[in-house]
Amino acid sequence: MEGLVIKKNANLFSVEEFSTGQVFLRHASGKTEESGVYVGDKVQFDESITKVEKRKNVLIRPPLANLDKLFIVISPIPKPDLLLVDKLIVYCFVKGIEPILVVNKTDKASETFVKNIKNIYNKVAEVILTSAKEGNAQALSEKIEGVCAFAGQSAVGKSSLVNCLFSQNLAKVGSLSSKIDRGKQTTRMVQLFKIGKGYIADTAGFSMLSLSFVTDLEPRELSSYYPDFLKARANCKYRSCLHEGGDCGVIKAVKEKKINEERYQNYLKILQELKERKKY
Ligand SMILES: Nc1nc2c(ncn2[C@@H]2O[C@H](COP(=O)(O)OP(=O)(O)OP(=O)(O)O)[C@@H](O)[C@H]2O)c(=O)[nH]1
Ligand SMILES: [Mg+2]
Ligand SMILES: [Zn+2]
Repeated sequence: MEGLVIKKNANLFSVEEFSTGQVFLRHASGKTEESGVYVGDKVQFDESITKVEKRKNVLIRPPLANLDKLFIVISPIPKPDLLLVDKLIVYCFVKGIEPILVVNKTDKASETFVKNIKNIYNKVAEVILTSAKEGNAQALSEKIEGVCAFAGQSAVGKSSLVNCLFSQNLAKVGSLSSKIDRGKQTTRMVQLFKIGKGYIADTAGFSMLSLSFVTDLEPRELSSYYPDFLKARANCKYRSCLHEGGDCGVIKAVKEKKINEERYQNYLKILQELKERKKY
């Protein structure tokens, strides 16, 4: 039989069989035990899991395989951490995941706030609007396809959106300042919940994302994951330009306001992180 691993609990995996949707509890065995089985894996199984199909991507923290879409949630309060957003977007493009920017708490967001976010990201990722408080997650549920997960800083409303999508209390909604809650959530197991055409994983681990995952990313490759820099890059004097100075098309475009200043400043910060990592 063939199926999708939707849950891992200690050594036991829940495998949803493709044709019937029936869920089986299975252990890994032999080779698959050695190489590891992740939630999101497509597997062959009988009495145990016998084969893991080739993965499109695999994330270590949170442990998840074959992620198709990442919903990066921001809100007016807490103020968006756009450096985190930009890191997550780079991460998605490196891993072959579609990033979708979700502006939640639209009940609290000004028109200017929404417009600004749309302006910054219009060439980069789709931007959709939700309000978990008002029960408005329509735009989000329409986007769910394949294996999807939420990411974003604490208290933007990720769990609330998951609750909203299922209209039941599957995820624990915490308060803005509840640190203990956050600690608990990071250790929680990963599980996929079926919804519409796909699955959702509520994975708090993403909020702590550092670029340590993409150690294989060379500093000079970074800007190739910036679709909004693409046109301007053609005007750099050197093909190996890191866009830090000199005769640089990206810097020119920033001055001409064709590239968003904050996107560029955060690009430099991520570039610095990648360079420093290379030293070790
Ligand atoms: N006004 C308003 N408040 C919201 C909305 N969505 C969530 N909240 C509130 O924001 C707070 C944080 O929501 P959570 O869903 O726990 O946030 P989270 O992103 O899961 O946070 P962590 O689990 O810590 O990463 C709660 O008090 C929610 O009630 C919304 O659309 N509008
Ligand atoms: Mg949460
Ligand atoms: Zn340049």
